[in-house]
Amino acid sequence: MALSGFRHLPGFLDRQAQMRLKAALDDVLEVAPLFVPVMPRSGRPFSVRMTNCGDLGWVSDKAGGYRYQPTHPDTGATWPAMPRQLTTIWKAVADGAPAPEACLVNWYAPGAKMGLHVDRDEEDLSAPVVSVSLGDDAWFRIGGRKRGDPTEKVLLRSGDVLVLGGDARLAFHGIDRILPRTSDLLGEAGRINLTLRRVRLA
Ligand code: MD6
Ligand code: FE
Repeated sequence: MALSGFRHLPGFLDRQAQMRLKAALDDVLEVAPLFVPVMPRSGRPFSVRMTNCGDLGWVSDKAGGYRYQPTHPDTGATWPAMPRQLTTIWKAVADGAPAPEACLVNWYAPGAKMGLHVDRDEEDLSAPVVSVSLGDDAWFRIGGRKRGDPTEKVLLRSGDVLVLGGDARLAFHGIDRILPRTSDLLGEAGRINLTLRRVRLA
């Protein structure tokens, strides 16, 4: 991988830690149900369903576009607290960046994917974005700072952590597809990816 600041940490969470995190997420999902984000302008729905925990959550709809807000777009309730396990992971890998304010929960049913994108809705672009994968394997694709730059793919498995910092912070990346039923962690086919972000300048 050409970009410095890209780190793939396979098996960062063992099975027991994955099960604990899954249980914490079940509590999050109970108070903050999955919603279907919609692309700005086109109004096209994402194939991935989402929710958030932490002080801020990432949302998108036709009128307002991509943004962070303290409340759930459907229920209007504030987001549930970020499980402590996630802040512990952040502290271990985020190289001293200020505490994460947002955890975006992405739920992939079989067939869902995420097009190439750059995470740049945050004010603080010096902090890395850290992700944790749970459930089925997925092909993650990462390129460079320009959409046309060459890409390579990385297999993300349950328990893997990714860090996009440094030059990789603004790299294009996405999910080509998930590989249904390659993990039994979730008790159903599908994949969860959690992305932890620092949003505001400290
Ligand atoms: C996913 N991940 O793994 C999509 N973004 O489902 C991301 O979009 C992502 O894994 C920033 C940093 C790490 C990531
Ligand atoms: Fe991303």
